[in-house]
Amino acid sequence: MSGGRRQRLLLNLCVIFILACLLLQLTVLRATFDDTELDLTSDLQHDYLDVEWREFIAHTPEQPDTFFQYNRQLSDKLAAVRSLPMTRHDSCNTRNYQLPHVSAAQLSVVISFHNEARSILLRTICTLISRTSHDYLHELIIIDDCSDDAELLVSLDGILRRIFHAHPAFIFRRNRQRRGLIWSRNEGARVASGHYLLFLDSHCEVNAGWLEPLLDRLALNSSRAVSPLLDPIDPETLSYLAGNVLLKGGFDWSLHFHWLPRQFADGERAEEAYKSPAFAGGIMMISREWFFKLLGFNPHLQIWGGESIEFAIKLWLCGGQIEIVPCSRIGHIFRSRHAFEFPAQFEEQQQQLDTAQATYLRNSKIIAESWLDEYKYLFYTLKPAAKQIPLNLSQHELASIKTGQRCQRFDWFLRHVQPDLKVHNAKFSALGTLRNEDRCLHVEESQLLLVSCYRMEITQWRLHRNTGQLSTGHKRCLGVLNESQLSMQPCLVGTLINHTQRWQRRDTQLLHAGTHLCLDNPLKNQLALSSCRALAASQSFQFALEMEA
Ligand code: UD2
Ligand code: MN
Repeated sequence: MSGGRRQRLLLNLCVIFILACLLLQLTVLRATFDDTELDLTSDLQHDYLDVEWREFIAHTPEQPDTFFQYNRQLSDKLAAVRSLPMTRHDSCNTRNYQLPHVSAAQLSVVISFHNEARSILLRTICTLISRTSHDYLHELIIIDDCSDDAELLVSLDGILRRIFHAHPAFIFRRNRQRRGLIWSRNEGARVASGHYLLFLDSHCEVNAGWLEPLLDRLALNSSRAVSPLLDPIDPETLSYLAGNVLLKGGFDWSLHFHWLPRQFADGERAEEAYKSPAFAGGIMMISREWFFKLLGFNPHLQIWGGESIEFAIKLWLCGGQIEIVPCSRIGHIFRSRHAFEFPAQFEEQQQQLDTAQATYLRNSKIIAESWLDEYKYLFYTLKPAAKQIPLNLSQHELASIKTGQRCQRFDWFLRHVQPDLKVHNAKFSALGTLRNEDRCLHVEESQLLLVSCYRMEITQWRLHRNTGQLSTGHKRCLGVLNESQLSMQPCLVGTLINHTQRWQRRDTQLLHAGTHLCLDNPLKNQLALSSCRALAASQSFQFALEMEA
């Protein structure tokens, strides 16, 4: 070969190599950043889907911008299925997940929606189907909870069957009257026939490989329920962001959901599945059989709110557990306010509560009454308005949700599941009923009594952090008269407070500062002061809630 020809050949090879590199890079970039790309992995005709999609969303009824509380116009312009940034840890892509056999792990997905924008709802569904192994995805149960757009479900039925043909199976239901999310999810579960249930909001985008990590954790322990890690989708820009792997789900005494810092065991990596007191919001997967053993979501809860916290408590107390699985990612549009009205359906004793607040408070009250045992007064301390809300449920109805399972008391939850459930209260160092063995200290007409702790009405005590006073709610304090006589007296205030009303905590003893004697119950039913004896059961008094120092 002549020198000139060799040079030309080399040059050509170089050009081909550079072009190949550029092409490769472009493909990678496209997969990572182009969020309008169609990414259906099945054998769908993209053009066909695009035409169907445009047709479907073109019929979106006009609504003001604020109606959905997210950017519907932008959503309409994006593709049915977007490529999403990979937010999970790289190692999640190469793991060997222990997958159950497909014949024993068929998945039913339940989506209930009320007034969702067409493009957002369809994207939720198309993304789910295109990113979920067909072998496992058994059916989709879609419940329209009486949305204003009455045509939507019929069109959705049409388009989904045209695009996806026979697989997965679709079940469509429309509630003729607004039933709420909780009723609808129970109904969806009732008609489901898969081994597993996944409850999904109607404005989500599952990310690649979301299912396998969840199946892996469920297959290892069938009493588990799992949540993916939620990646936030910005309601305005619809950009898909990475969720925080350092958080677990929990709640406070007013039964509001909170993200709590996750604790790491030695050597535990951030991408490992971790136990959580509550689900990551309401998106969770569980075996259908186990869901029904736990009698599903509490049917007394109405419309929206609290069901996932209640289910978390029930699950933990009745023999299950919850894990958040960071290798599984699902995007969710977090909105800053409700996009829907709450129907008025019970006589709110209005106290300036709107129907949304009243519904949520009633749901929370049911949870407190069903599960919080002796701690429920803490709920009422933080939510006094809940006292006036009528439940119209008998004790039997409240307790019926526990039947069928042997469930622990709430105390167990505090000890084993969410020990960091504390009242952040600068004023009191302890609160609630004051128990000595099986008796509780109770005040009736200024008399100090020791009564059964299971009575409905028992004095709630407060140990004041700064003054050491032990008071009831009626400005009465436990004090000591001459000759070590215990008595209830008006609480002294300001500079008048002296040693007669000051109590100190020594483990579970209550030491009276004035006499240096300890509160005692020597004869089982009579309160006295005696010299302090460590470990004496008769001198051990426990508050329902002891706060951190
Ligand atoms: C959170 C949970 C949700 C559920 C809810 C409390 C996440 C990601 N989501 O919802 O799963 O636990 O809190 O109940 O944590 N909907 C109906 N009927 C209604 C009202 C709402 O079907 O009457 C639908 C709605 O269209 C949506 C879902 O219920 O698909 C949840 O409502 P949301 O998304 O407005 O509230 P969100 O995200 O705070
Ligand atoms: Mn939501």
